[in-house]
Amino acid sequence: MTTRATAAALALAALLFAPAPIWAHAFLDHSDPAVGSTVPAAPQALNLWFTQELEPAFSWVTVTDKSGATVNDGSAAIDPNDQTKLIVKLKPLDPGTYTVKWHVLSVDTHTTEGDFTFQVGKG
Ligand SMILES: [Cu+2]
Repeated sequence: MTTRATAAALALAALLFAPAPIWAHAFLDHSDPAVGSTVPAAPQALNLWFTQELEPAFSWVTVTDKSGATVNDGSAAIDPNDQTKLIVKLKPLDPGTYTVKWHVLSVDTHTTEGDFTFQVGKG
């Protein structure tokens, strides 16, 4: 096989055997505070935007401080005006690093999960 024919065969194989497209699931698109960011003042809520609409009953978010204590104030709720957005209220946060864990069920019945941190800066 020539190099070009091999490349074409590999490209075709990649198309045929590619896994289900990742855009078929709800992944985290962005958040506020942003993933990995440092915010100067403690936010009162964490907002998470996903790539697909979510099923509220099976979607949750926890925020913990460095000691592992939960700092979200109640459960995450879906924005009634935006089914792709989860909002969770936060207790008053001291400066430090916080870990966000999310687990969501999208309307296509697939679950996805992930985690990230953000930091509340010292004044
Ligand atoms: Cu999916």
